[in-house]
Amino acid sequence: MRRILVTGAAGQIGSELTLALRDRYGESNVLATDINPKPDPDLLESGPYEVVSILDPDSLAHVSYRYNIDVIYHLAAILSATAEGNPDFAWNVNINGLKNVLDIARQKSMDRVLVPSSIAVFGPSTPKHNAPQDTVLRPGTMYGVTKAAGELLCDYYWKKYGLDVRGIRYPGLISWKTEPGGGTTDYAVAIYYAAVRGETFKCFVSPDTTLPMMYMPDAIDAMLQLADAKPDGLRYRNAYNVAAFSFSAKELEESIRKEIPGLEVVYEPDYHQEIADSWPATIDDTAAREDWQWKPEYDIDAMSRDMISNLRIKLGL
Ligand code: NAD
Ligand code: AKB
Repeated sequence: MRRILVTGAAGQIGSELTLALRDRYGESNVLATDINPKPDPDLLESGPYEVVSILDPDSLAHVSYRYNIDVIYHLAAILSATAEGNPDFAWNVNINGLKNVLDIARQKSMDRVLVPSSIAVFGPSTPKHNAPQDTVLRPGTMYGVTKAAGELLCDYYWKKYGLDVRGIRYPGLISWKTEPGGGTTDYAVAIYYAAVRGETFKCFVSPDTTLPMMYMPDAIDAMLQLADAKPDGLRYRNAYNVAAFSFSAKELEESIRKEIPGLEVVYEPDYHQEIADSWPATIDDTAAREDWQWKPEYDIDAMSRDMISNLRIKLGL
């Protein structure tokens, strides 16, 4: 039986991934951790929760031994927009925090560590369309720098110590349960809240800004599929490109308007635009499709319908 620790469990991905893992492996076998003392009640009520910082290696070691952990899903990180505002802080959490996690996994001879990376590892010199699995990685943001370096560190722990590390380069993730935590793709979530509330949405990127995106149920499936994949079939340990769909901000507006015709959007690009412009518009995920049969379920309109109906329930509207 697996004993799993999730870092950053209170965040956008963790709040859903932790529940999916508890469904699969049993509630008491999945320890959620975060620095947030007041996470979503679902997380607190469905299994064990500990306030632990990934910057505190002693506490990480303590809970890993106390709960006899053998698999870590490492989600704690500082995302792109927040990281640009405080690059030193982002470096510390994203690099030193990752190293603390890999070190405890190595010392305790854990079975596996799952680490999300991001399309932010790509930069202006990466091909804009169909960004390949193996390509130029010269990110222009501190978040991207930490994610690219983090991928290399994961590779190193696999080659040097034989630690079974697995990574995914997620695109922007869209979900209704927990609001995103300081990324550039957050506009693609915030627009749904405005639409459902009947508010005018002020979009911080231009209408033609096109980025790879994915709906959260597919993102959770991708992580679970990669975690289950046979180790011998995995050609990449740093991180696999995974894609679902790409759309411009205007195309997202049009998709939502099929459900909420009155939606009004004004475009006021700010500092997020430069970050978005440094990322590719589409990515090639052939390696993930070949190595662990990755295949997304949702298209943009199916996502919009699901987002809107769930948000209406969540917000009581
Ligand atoms: P998030 O910002 O929603 O959540 C991160 C969580 O980490 C927060 O709950 C925060 O409290 C916690 N945290 C911060 N510092 C910590 C520390 N020192 N110790 C312990 N916990 C700490 O982020 P997310 O969107 O859930 O992202 C999870 C991972 O997925 C990150 O590695 C991120 O880079 C990656 N990713 C996310 C997206 C996306 O669109 N959400 C896309 C690509 C990659
Ligand atoms: C962000 O915008 O920072 C994240 C990501 C794409 O990594 N959503």
